[in-house]
Amino acid sequence: YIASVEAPFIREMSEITHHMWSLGWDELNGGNVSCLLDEEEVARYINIREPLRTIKLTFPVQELAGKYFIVTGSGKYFRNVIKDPEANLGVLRVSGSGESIEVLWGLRDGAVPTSELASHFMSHIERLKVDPSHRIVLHTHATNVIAMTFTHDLDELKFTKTLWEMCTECLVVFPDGVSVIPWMVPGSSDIGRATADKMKEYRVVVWPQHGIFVTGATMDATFGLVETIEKAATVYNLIGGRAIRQKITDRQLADLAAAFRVTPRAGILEG
Ligand code: 2HA
Ligand code: ZN
Repeated sequence: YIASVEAPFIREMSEITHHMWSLGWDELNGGNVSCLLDEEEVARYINIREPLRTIKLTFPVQELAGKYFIVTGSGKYFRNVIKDPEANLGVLRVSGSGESIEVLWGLRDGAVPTSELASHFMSHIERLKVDPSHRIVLHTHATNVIAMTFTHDLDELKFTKTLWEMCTECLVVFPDGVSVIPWMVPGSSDIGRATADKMKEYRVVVWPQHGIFVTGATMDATFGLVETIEKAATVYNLIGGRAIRQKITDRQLADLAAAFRVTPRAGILEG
């Protein structure tokens, strides 16, 4: 095998975690990423015939049986991934029964996958049903999105509309909008289920006073989506409730959607 750390999927995870840490979104052990991989892609760099160990899941995922993932480790710091990918990342295969995972590479020294594995796996299941090109689930503590959940109405249609109004590109980047769940205890199967339920219809789920879950087909698209939402939230916070003298009108948002051939989620624009 070619040295595993040369694998493009390991390099990509190392680069994106480093970048998000440098943005200040992933303090301490905040944030987690998982990416669905092809068997052939994994087998090129990693011995897939001899799992290092098996970990039992508390939530079975039959739908993902036999699928391969690269994930960040529980309690691991994004800041450290690039320095030591093998200790901070893991390549896994879901067992044939969907009741456990086999560690094929990484998660050195007995580490386990992200504490949010339930939200990741359940979200992968739902996104794959509606988007066969789906591959990535990314959770991060995007600072301005968190701040916005303190002052803005948490109704997801209102939240989406405000984001669309903050920067002209937003409606084009996420015409399907963002969803919001109530505050919940992180790391549980319950928050996993609530997040995945939203993923049936949305690519983005905001966790109030915590962060954001974003999904997509590629790292560029997925990261670009969270970057765009965080930018809009930053503008919202910079305005900080001061009187708005001019804004993008609903008519203009509709013109924008028509020009870029996107369909805004129903029930948000007036008229
Ligand atoms: O990895 O971000 O939501 C720690 C977290 C939990
Ligand atoms: Zn978190």
